[in-house]
Amino acid sequence: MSREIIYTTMEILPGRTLANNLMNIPGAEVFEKECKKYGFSFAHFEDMERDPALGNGGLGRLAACMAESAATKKIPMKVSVLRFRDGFFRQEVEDGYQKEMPDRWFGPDGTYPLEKKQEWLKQKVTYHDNGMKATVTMVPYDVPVIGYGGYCNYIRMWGVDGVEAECGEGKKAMYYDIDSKLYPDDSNAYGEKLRLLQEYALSSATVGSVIDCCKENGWDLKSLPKHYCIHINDTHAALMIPELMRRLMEDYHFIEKDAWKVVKHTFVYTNHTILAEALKRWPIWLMESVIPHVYKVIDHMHHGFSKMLAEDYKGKEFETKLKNMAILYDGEVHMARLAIWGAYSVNGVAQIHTNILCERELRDFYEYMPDKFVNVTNGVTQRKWLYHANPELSAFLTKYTGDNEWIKDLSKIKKIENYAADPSVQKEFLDVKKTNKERLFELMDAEVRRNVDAGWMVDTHVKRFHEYKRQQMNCLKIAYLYLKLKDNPKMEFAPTVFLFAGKAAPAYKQAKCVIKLVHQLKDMINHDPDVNQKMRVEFIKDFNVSKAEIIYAGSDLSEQISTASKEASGTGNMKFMMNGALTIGTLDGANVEICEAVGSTNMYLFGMTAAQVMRLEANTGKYRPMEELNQDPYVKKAVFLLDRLQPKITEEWFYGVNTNPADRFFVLKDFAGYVNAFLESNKEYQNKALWAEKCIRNIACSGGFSSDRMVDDYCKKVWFV
Ligand code: 26V
Repeated sequence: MSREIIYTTMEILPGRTLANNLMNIPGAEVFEKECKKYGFSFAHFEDMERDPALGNGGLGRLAACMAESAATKKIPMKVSVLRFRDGFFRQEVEDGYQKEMPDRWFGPDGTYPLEKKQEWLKQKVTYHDNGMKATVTMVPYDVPVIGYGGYCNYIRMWGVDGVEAECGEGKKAMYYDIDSKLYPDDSNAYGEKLRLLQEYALSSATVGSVIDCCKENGWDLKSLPKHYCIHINDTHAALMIPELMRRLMEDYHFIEKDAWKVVKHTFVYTNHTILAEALKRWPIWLMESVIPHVYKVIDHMHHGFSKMLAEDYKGKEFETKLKNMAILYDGEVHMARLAIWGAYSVNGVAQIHTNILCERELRDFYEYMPDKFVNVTNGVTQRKWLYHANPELSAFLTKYTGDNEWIKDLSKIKKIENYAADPSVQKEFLDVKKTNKERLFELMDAEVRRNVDAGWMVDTHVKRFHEYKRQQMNCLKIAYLYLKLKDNPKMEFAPTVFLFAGKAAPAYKQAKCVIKLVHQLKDMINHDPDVNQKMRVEFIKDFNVSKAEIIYAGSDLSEQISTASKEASGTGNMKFMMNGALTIGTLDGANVEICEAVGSTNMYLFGMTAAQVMRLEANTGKYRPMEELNQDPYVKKAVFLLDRLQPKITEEWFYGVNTNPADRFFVLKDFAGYVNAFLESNKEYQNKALWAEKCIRNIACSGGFSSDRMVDDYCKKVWFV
């Protein structure tokens, strides 16, 4: 079946697109030549482009990789998003504290140079406010995403074009804020409501445009699923399900059975997290007051589903099923449940994540409808993350695999493994890494840059700051090594730069403490002459796609150290692997599959398994973090050092924050294993040949982590195209 995929997502992180688009078009060299003729370098044009930060992290970047790989495979796709006037935020650091600044990404004329307004596709979105109606007109702007070979997909960004409202001007302003920024602060009532308005604007405009396109083409709406598959990327756009149902019945007079049939063949849902706090629920009263016409449909769907459950389960068991599965429960609308019920396919983003969904988080759903659940492991596009990000390594790969086939078929990269043990090839690889490291150093503080060289190990931890990602455990490791090196100046140790980058959610206090802690360590260590010729700490502010490209290429060690079971997949892990960095990590997310691909001897694995973590979590009170301090006096000293610098973090380890158990991400439990794994990597790093060999093997085995493979899997298992 050939149908277009409408990939609907709150986040998108395309990075700068001009160069990628050009790179993928046959004959792009002409452009480069012309630039030269007029005295411009291509890089000059590239640098003029802003890097749109319309996402948090992996979720948004995945959407961009998806669109590019789909275009490369000539799978028609539109990525449907909101056209936020401000990006997530621009990260500044003041005295070690994160400061959030508005991230204005449009040009001075309020537009993005690569977008094209599509007036003809305007959509009207209806809201209510205390019985008063408001209609918001949304208009799409299309940004091309060109695949390798020239096929073009689009990012379709919906912006507010006008508001008609019965309420006063003051209230009207809120509707103009719909496209103001991603994830407005929802700790206040305004922000929370605004987020709901945003979710509905995205959902309603997307569904409306799909209906209009069917009409435009003269297609019967009953055949909508023959022409479109609408992909719900995380739950933010799950309202598309009741919205399509509503439109078909209210505007096109479908009977319920027929509308439901269309819905059930149209939607698919991808889950990207098991963290309870990220599984979105809306208060019923809020939804009922803002979008009563949609809530009515949800309520109806809920009753239909509950009735079915009542037929299949009785008594106590029925009660449990309702508690775990009902769309409406305890005064809340459960968005993931709505998505699971309305979609014909549900998937996780790495095998271990899908397993946890099926066996634990969504177990009742899985038992009830096992055929709906599939796994599609994430991937990243090698054209952005290797070909564009790392030209030197690309040339090396083309030379040794014999051609540039790997650009469109990453499995071809396997051929490089034949050279992994060849000393001259190893040397060539290390030269490439040296060049990339020097480029990375350019992003660092002048003071750091002056004191390190390409011989130093670059140990990199870049991603969103979140407790489960355990940047605080890395800080503890740095403190531990600092104290040890101070006491044992003769200790064998390859000089290392400990590099961090990433943003913390503006309201996430603990995560912001960790950013401050990194800066405190940086201050202390970089100025301590006892150690600063052996270790340096660096934080690169305002992590974005463009900086990421340089960082992955120039790193030696990739920190993927989440508490097992918490990271759905991770995609940074794949980008590092392709760029010839070795992973230090837990068996979590896609690390498990990376390990299967390259073998555990080519990584530095440590820590509890997901099963062990889940068992310990179930045994509340069984884990006593304090006891972990007694194994090694330096652990105790390092913890005391951090306690002096950021007591909020050590408090979490010993007492827990709010009602959470102490050290709920098992930092102290996994710490000894982590330090040992790091010391092992640091020792092996000194054996240049061995290190290069492992890096080359990692690159060779990264073929399965291309988003081209991911798109193939979605075609076969989910979209059926
Ligand atoms: C949920 C919420 C709920 C409250 C409002 C703000 C907000 C923002 C995001 C989310 C969902 C986050 C899910 C997410 O980003 N998951 C990441 O998805 C990546 C791509 O699949 C995956 O590699 C990462 O492991 C996973 O954490």
